[in-house]
Amino acid sequence: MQFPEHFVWGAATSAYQIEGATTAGRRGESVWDRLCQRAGAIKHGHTGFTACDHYHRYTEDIALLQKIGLQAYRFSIAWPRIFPNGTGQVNHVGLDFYDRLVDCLLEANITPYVTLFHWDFPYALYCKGGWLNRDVADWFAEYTTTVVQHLGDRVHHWMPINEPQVVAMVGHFWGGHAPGDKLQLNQVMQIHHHLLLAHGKAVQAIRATSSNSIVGIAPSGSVSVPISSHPDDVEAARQDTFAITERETISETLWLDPIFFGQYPEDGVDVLAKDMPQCQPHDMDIISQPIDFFGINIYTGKSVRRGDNGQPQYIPPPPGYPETHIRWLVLPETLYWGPRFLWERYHTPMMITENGMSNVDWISLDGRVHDPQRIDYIQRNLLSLQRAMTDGVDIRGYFYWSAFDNFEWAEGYQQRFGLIHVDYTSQQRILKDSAYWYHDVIQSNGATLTTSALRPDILYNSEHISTLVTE
Ligand code: GCO
Repeated sequence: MQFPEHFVWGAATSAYQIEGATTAGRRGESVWDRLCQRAGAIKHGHTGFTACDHYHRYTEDIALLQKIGLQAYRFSIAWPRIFPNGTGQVNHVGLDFYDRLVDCLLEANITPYVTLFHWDFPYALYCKGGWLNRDVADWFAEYTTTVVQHLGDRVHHWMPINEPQVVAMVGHFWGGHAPGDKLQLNQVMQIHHHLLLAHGKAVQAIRATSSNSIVGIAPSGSVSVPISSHPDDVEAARQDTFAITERETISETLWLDPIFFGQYPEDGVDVLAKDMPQCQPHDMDIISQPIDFFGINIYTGKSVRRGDNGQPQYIPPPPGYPETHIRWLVLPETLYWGPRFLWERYHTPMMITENGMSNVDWISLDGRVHDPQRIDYIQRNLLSLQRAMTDGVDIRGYFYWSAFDNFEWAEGYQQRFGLIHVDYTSQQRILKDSAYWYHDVIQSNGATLTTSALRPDILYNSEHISTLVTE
């Protein structure tokens, strides 16, 4: 099967992970700038202060994206560049940067997909209560309106918030991400609700400001895949993907049911009980604004089967099972089952807004960066995705994470996810083998995936795993 004619081939980044130049152009401080200065918060004491220096090198960088043949590029806007204090006075130097970036992309024939918030929250607003303060939804709407007024004549694809789950849980409960707080669960749930409210108000602001915009969302997906194709195992995997059994706010349904159905899922309400957030009467109307596409970030997952008690049972991988450098399982079936389960539940056209792997890449003696594992990872994942499309799931595009090696949050620079290798000392860029390979995939609209020497039986086969586990 070919990929659909208008399938979008892209790659993604985020502002804080690549831009650097954190004090240039009157940018305000973000919570990540602060966390990077906290001893022990980031591995090896790395910071995002220089990152890929993309702020100064964006023309060179876009030329590289063009060389890969990307049709679309997903990037984020740094809120503190536009509003150094979070609200109020607009910083035109910041807007100008994104103006030039967007123009440069359009000249290169690359469609911009813009995320408005990918975690670099203005520190000034954190000092006013941050995501705990209900006003944050209006602050975010003000920022959104300003950006869309400015770029909406050229940018049509918008995603207000990236992975709100991670902001709530990792940023405010476990404390591993900025702002690095460890709040009570009821406070985190209130943050959860404010993130949803901010999403809804941003969707309203985009619609009110630009008539031809296409609006989506990019949550992270936690997908469970069935260990076999037996209907009981499939049902167990669906249940495990969606059911809320633990007191946390990661589960997709806690975020997506409010957006698509206008209510929190009942099992979530039961489990979270007294920690459920306070809602005002019309909040769900704001949150459930219709969106045009549903982006999802999927990297890995876990395997389950229907246990003897009828409940999903986790099946650990066999010893030596493939993992990426960051120790995430290579589980390409997630790109089949994740989209399929989500499609069956929400019936909204989907895009894979992130999928990728970190690898131990380095520059070889021949001056090139050979990353066969990444090629294999993408290939397996795309074939799974293709299978989902064959089975009727409406998937409109795929964004590899990431275009460039970059600042991997609390992991620092040791994890390389890019198609483009970055030497952080010299700032030299090198296209990895995977970038050339991806170029051919894009050029052929996916046809090279199936014409290459792939045999179906070398794909990771869950039935095979199940044999290994039970042996
Ligand atoms: C996201 C992700 C990215 C990460 C990537 C690899 O939420 O979009 O966290 O920013 O770099 O997922 O971990």
